Parts: sequence; structure tokens; C-alpha cells
Amino acid sequence: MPTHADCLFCKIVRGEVPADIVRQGERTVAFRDINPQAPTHVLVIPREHHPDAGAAAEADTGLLDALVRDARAVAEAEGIAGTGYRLVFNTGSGAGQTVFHLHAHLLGGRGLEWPPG
Ligand code: D5M
Repeated sequence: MPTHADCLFCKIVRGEVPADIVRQGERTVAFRDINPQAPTHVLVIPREHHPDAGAAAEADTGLLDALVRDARAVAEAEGIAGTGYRLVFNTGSGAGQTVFHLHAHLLGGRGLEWPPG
């Protein structure tokens, strides 16, 4: 399983950096974003290291399925699956990606505008 010694989110997966973990999945870990942008703002990440969603899709067919399925499970547990939620993959620094370990932002619990900023 690819893992990177210096990657912040790999360290969270390994338990070396503390996080407010809300779900441990077989292939994913979900934890609250340190800088929440909505009442529910959870990051759902694969246990294995991939820099972004496109790279993960190339390397491991099925991983994104697990990520989206586990994000839905978190949304259900948070009570926002019925009203609606947003999954965001910032991809590349120009799109605001700052941590280069694939993560889905799960946002909900308030009205979400479109287009996003
Ligand atoms: O999103 C990266 C997100 O990761 C950003 O919203 C902050 C969050 N973050 C950074 N460090 C931590 C820790 N230690 N715990 C929880 N959340 C964290 P991006 O799409 O790359 O901009």
C-alpha cells in the first residue's frame, strides 16, 4: 500500500498526527477539517497515498467508489444525507489544493451556493 513518510494525511492514517476521526473505513479514514467551512466539514481520505483523484482513479479502480460510498455513510451519520451535501475534490494548487493526498471535502449542514468561489 503506497504511503509517504512525510505526508500529513498519511501521518493521520498511521495515527502519528491527532485528528478528530469520525469514521474508520476499510479503505478510508474520515476526520473533521481543522478549518471548517460548514457545520459539517469532514475530509474523507484513502488510507493509501495518491496525490489527487485523477491519480487515484488511474492507479486503483474502485478506490473512488469506496471514497464516495464512505462519504455517504458519514453524511448519513451526520444527519445531512437527506437535505443534501457537497463533495469537493480540489485538484491542483490553482484550484486550492494544499494537501497532496487525495481527500474529498464533505460539506453540509447549511445552504451551499453555486457556483462555488
Ligand atoms: O484541503 C486541505 C484541507 O485540510 C484544508 O481544508 C485544511 C485541512 N487540514 C489541514 N491540516 C489538517 C489537520 N491536521 N487536521 C484536519 N484538517 C486539516 P485542500 O483541498 O488541499 O485545500
